[in-house]
Amino acid sequence: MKKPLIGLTPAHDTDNNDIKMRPTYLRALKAAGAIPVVMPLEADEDELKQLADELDGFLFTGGPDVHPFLFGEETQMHCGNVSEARDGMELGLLPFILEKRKPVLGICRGIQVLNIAMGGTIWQDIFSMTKPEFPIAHTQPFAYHMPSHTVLLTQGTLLHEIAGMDTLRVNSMHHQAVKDLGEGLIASAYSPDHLIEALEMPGYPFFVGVQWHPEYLWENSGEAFRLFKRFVESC
Ligand SMILES: [Mn+2]
Repeated sequence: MKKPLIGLTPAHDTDNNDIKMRPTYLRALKAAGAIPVVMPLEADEDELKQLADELDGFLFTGGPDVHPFLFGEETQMHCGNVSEARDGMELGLLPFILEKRKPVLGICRGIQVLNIAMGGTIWQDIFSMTKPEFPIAHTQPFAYHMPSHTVLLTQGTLLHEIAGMDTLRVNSMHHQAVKDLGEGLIASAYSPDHLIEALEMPGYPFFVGVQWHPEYLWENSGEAFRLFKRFVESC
């Protein structure tokens, strides 16, 4: 049987104008039954359209911040580095993916890109902007394969069905988060400090974003592996 080809958006190292890919994304997709394909950042509109046509699914990976102009805001003090090339490629590609109704999974930066592409906004810096009374460590102080906080999954969502439980233990390596949801999206998980940690698009074949990093959890967590598995199956 032919395996689905899943395109991954690479990270852009703007210091050296290099592209990078965390191998555990590739391993997780391979273990779930797909052939991962790293996509280029330098692609014109016709090439993006062809990628959307020919690949079977898309993983928007983690990485640095999205330029605040792209969600209608000024750059705030604690916003991090951005890549115009990556922002442009990812936001240019998504409309073609939606047109073809191909499955898409967003991880960390990926959930934020998916939300911004649908007209949503994000917290540019959680800690300085939300000032919770008992801050949750969204940049965890220990290794990535260990979960650090819980999320409450929303009943009736695809993610709740995939996880098969109400509360999930997740890892956390983000200083930004989804703020206002984009058009057609619902929140499928919240952290204990009320941040949106996952979203999805009801009625779409597979459109899921998670703020945590299942690519560091799938080897030890059935729930994290089932997310990749279900994604690959929809492709
Ligand atoms: Mn978190």
